[in-house]
Amino acid sequence: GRKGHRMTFHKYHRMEDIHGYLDYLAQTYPQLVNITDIGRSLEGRPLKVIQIISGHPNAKRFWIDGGIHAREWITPATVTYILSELVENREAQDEYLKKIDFYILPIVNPDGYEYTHTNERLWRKNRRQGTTCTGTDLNRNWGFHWGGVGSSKEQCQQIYAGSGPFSEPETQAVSKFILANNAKMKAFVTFHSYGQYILYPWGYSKRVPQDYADLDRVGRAAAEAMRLTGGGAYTVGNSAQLLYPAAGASDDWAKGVAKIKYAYTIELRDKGKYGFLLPASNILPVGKESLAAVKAIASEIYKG
Ligand code: ING
Ligand code: ZN
Repeated sequence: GRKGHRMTFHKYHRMEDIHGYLDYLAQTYPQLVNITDIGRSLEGRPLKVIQIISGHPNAKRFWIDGGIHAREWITPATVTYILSELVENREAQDEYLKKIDFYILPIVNPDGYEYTHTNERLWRKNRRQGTTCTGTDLNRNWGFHWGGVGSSKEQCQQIYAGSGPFSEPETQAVSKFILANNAKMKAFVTFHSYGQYILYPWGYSKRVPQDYADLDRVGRAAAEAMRLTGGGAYTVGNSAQLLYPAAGASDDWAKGVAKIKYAYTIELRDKGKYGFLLPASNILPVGKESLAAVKAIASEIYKG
């Protein structure tokens, strides 16, 4: 098309449109944007990380991902909105935001995401073929307290943790990439839906990290920033206490292994009326409130 891409924020897009938009940004803003294919999904789809490079020496790094769970369609849309604002509306952003390097993966689970468009709207896991059932829960597959409480060894469960830690190419590629780039990585935000929560570790037990007061304070600042956009009310707290225990989730690994201080899982809208079937008219307001959360966390790591 005339714009060089098909992305909008008025409907949910297929993977090809989202990836096409990333390629468009890399072509249009070569000084600012880099695309890295960090690996491939089980079915061979690319895992595309877009890097927004500040050009500042010793810039702090911020990881953002969406779409680890296939049916949570608002999350790739939100992450794509955030990166569009960081790139295409850069003049409007505060100076500190331009001094941070962002690493953004809009779709961690592209096989599952496409499957929800073509076959089964409420599919959650990846598409690993098992002997009895299909799919590993990519948010139980990370190598920190893998296989513990809130995950399952049974293939047919929605919370099946896989045959071993990092048994899946998607979690393996992301974890390797983060460990190779985590020297100055200070924030990790993974988007899920739904429920309107800002969650911090641990998920594997109801214990909290020794610096949880920092995570709690910055989480509350993010929730307040979200509210000020006219957005939804988000509840902040430890994931195992506020929701349920879940071992093998990515934020626990980010905190416990990659040692990224501000590791969060943000559960986007809504609180259950539409759930995973959130109407596309929410993409812009949820995008705006989520960008506000990212800015609140970014301003903290910039100062720190
Ligand atoms: N929720 C998350 C899940 O993976 C979660 C909640 C995340 C719990 C991290 C503990 C740790 O179950 C959704 N909606 O997937
Ligand atoms: Zn999820």
